[in-house]
Amino acid sequence: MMKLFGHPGSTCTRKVLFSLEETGTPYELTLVDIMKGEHKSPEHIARQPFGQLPAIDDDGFKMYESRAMARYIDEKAGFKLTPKDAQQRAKMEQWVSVETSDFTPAAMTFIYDGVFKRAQTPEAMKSAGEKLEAAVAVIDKTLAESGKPFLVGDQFTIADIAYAPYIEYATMTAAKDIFAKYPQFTAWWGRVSSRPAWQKIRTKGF
Ligand SMILES: N[C@@H](CCC(=O)N[C@@H](CS)C(=O)NCC(=O)O)C(=O)O
Repeated sequence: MMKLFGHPGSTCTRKVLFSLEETGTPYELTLVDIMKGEHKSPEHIARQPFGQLPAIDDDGFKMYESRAMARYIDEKAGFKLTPKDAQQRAKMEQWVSVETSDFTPAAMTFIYDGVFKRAQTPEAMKSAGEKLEAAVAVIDKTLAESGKPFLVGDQFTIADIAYAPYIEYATMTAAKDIFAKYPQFTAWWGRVSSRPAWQKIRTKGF
């Protein structure tokens, strides 16, 4: 049985939980309580050398990095969340890169400020707002042009999963006003967030 070490409220843990639930992979979540600093314990650093969440132990196979874990989980499940076509798969990777490089750093500034109450400077908020809006506008335009339900087309993929934990928390901040300006982005988030797998895990937060 796959053991996941993380916290149900942590964004990176949630990417892995979403992948596990979507693929129907049996798993056991062991709480590493980030609120109590347990992610910095020697026991957890042995699993994740950067002292971060999450990590997995799949019958002795140990790894970390949430996006890499999502790919591993999906491959084991027979590629339910990965397009078979090379070009579609390349697009999935493109959107995961946009999430990692462009979307998430900006969204996290809003999340630190508005959810975790670590006040950010007005300059940081302004810069994050511009970067977030640029990414949201690109996603909105892509969806409008394709007319398809998900980032890579008709198939729900790891690319859609990668954004979900950040959008969920960002909608609890001033970032929601940016999202609201983009109807295709908003409709896509409606489709992603209404998936039973997401509904199951989103309620188990902090
Ligand atoms: N690139 C890593 C990032 C992991 C990460 O930043 N985890 C956060 C929780 S979502 C964490 O443990 N933060 C505490 C810290 O960095 O000390 C991944 O995707 O797994």
